Amino acid sequence: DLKKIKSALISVYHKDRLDVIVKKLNELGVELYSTGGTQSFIESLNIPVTAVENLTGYPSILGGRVKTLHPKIFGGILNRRDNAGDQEQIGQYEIPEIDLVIVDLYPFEETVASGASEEDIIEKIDIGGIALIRGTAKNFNDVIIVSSRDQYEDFIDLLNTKNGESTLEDRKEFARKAFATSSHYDSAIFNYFNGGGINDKTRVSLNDGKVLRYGENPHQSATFYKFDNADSKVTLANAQVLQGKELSYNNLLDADAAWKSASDAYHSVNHIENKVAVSVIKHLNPCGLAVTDNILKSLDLAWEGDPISAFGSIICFSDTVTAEVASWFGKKFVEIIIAPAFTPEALEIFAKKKNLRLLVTPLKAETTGEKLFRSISGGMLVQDEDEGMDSEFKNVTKIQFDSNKMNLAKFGITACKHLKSNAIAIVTEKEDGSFWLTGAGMGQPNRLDSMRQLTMPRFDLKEGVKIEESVVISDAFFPFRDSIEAANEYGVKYIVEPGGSIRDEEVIEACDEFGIAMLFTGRRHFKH
Ligand code: 93A
Repeated sequence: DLKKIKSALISVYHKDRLDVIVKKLNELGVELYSTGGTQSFIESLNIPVTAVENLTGYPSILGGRVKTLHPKIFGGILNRRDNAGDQEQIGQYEIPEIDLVIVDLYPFEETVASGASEEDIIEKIDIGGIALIRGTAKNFNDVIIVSSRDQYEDFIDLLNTKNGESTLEDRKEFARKAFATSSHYDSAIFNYFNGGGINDKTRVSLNDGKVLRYGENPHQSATFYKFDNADSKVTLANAQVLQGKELSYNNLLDADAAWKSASDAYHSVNHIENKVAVSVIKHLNPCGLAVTDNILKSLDLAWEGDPISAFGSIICFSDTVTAEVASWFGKKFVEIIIAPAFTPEALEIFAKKKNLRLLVTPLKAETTGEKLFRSISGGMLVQDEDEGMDSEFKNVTKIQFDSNKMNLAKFGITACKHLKSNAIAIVTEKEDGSFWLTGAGMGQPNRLDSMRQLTMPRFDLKEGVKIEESVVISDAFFPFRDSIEAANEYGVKYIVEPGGSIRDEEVIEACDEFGIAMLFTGRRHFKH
């Protein structure tokens, strides 16, 4: 299936870096055809080129709107080399064979982004270029398409390694990229007509899917798609994998949860200097979370929050992982470690744990405006990310909520926000000002059971933790006073919840009865 490139049609908007390709093609003896501006560029390199007008016998008309849209061009691209009928017609109508097409489309998105007038924007809807891309990609059996200047390097590699020849596989791969280019381009135009801005539909525009070993379970197949517009952003999907086994479906979910909770915990706390946040995730839930002024201290507290669950966890650091941190892990088994950086010494230590994945990514910003997607049978749900810190706090009980506990409460809200509903978190401040998640209830179908989980053996009272000094957070309102009663039995004195139940009065009364201080935030943080 090796095919030699003998002729090429080149029509590109951006001419930069085209020179390398054109010179190489010229060296290989490839005959070049080209449109106006591209032709002048090639001529300026002293390389022979034929104008498409000479090929078609037709001028470029309507101010360039119609320049390559001609049967001689499309016949040259679309004819099947092994089809006798096609070949007969090629001869009959004197259609030249074209083996390679290089296009770089009118910059539609850039023109929209520049705030240009509608007239200018419409003129930047490429018609001929898109047709060339689709036509050539369709006939990948015989012809090869380079559909964007972003593919020049790959194509130069091909030219250099295969000396102007290509395999069917090469051509099909470029065709695949071509349809990615054309569908992305048309989506951008659709979005413009749809109101201009980036809407949910642009965000669903997907990159090359990566087939995963399997989904949540081995009998489920799965693919990982990146959003088209995610490439230039700080996202978990862009994290660099430094070592370890390939990331699985569950790994990606857990890594995302670890990264988001550590980032949020980091952003929630302003009073700690040189703060370092560490999250320990199991099955999407933070079982450990801490912010202190020292990375090892944060790691210790995050791990000690729930040491039984921490086995096989996914851990995210907000700061550079050092050799000291790497050694701390010793024989402990964790699946993934995520951090903004690792020192070379840390990497050396981790290198011995062959299966451990190390991911490098900066922290998530406090707000990103990202969308979240989930599917149901036959449909897809889109919502905004639950972002930003709660800022309104209302004291609703007779006992005033200690103002010194406000920072702790904010940290606790971020911890609670990342737990599966119904979520209850209990957070504690250590004498040195460190914050940590000392217990949690999650995923229960009623709030009372989540509250009761705080007393589970795995949260056995830790050294230095006083329940009466800790703050309990609920991700949604308490529908009854029963959870307050359970909290009271445990010795809780501070509770934060959104409020909003028809029985708020009953709940507040219970707090007053037990001498508990309660804050309403007015903002729910369900995570279903
Ligand atoms: O206006 S068009 O849609 N009509 C066409 O027939 C056509 N053919 C190629 N634009 C067309 N092109 C585009 O012209 C290419 O996609 C490329 O972006 C550009 C190159 O023009 P020039 O070589 O004159 O600079």
